[in-house]
Amino acid sequence: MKRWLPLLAMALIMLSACGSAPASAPAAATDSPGGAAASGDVDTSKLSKELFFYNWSDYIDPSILADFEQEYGVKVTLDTYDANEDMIAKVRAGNSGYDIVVPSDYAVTTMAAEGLIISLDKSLLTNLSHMSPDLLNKYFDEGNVYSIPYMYGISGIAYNQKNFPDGVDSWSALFDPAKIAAYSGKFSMLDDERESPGAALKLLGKSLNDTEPADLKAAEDLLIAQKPFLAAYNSSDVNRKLASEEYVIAHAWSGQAIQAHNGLGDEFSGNPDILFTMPKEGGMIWMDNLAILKDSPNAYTAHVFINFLMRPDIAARNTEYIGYLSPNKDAVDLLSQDIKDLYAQGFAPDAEMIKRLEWAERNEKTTAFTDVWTVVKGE
Ligand code: SPD
Repeated sequence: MKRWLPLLAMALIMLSACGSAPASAPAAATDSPGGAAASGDVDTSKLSKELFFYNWSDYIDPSILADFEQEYGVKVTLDTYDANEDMIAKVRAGNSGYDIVVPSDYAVTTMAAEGLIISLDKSLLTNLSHMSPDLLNKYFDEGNVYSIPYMYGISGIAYNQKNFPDGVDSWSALFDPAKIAAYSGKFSMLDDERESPGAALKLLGKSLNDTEPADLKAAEDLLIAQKPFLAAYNSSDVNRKLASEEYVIAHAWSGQAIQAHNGLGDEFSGNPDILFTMPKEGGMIWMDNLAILKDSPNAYTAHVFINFLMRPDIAARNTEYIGYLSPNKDAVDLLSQDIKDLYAQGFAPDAEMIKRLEWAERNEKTTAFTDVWTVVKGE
């Protein structure tokens, strides 16, 4: 732990440089107007009876939702998605019924620009003081006007060390036909228009934000050549399929790899042979963020829930369960030695790895990734 903590501190400093309707319809129980029944910083008379949370799959410890209901009497209904673009398409149509969503960095930019999420009331977010200053004020939401960091992580390669006893060090392990023929049908790529084209661009020695037509065409060609060997594009249960050894290797988010290694609560058992690596060519670092929808009927309660998730004990328990990285400095102090050891084994960036990581950006040119992905998926 002592060896790992300075590396994480340095990594944090370097970071700063750089469908269907909700499972149950929202009740009429919207936030009620002011009242006197206050509990701590929370005016309980203003709480709604329900809250509708649209989050990534396998991305919260369910006991935390139970605790919130126990403490505040608010039932949280959770629906899940596996790609920013799916979530945005659903809420863009309006009246999704959801209160809180979890867009990644570049998706916060999109949602704020389109007026899909509201300016947050910081007076209700007293636990912001626990967040790591280096992970606030990022390029996609300066001042955290619209969003609060939830978890961050990296996108790399998860693999079974029994099948790769010498380890894996390059994206070519997922793209080179001479290699992937040996495990055809036993590996997956993330089903994500920024992630998989981004991985192909990194193998080509390019930025994952590169929108030069010739480079995008080369990335598209790599992805199309890979398809016949691929088991699936999979962002949803790659953790389970690695753990069960249906896949021997996969493009994965770091937390999915930890879940494959450790298991996930009562959901599935872990497989200690699953390891994670960031290829030498580099890859993506990202952060997912809590935001409240413009048409949320329960905005006060949504703030209370976000503040609850920032409580260090809650954030630490959540991090232990889902295995991603917490942007909450006081939660990091509470993490177990077990998860810190996994971070140190490559499931989290150290100072050396950080140099190879890039954030995804959103600008007028990055819509080209949607076009690439449409072509690749349609092939
Ligand atoms: N299963 C939860 C995964 C959350 C990953 N979000 C990261 C997206 C980065 N492009």
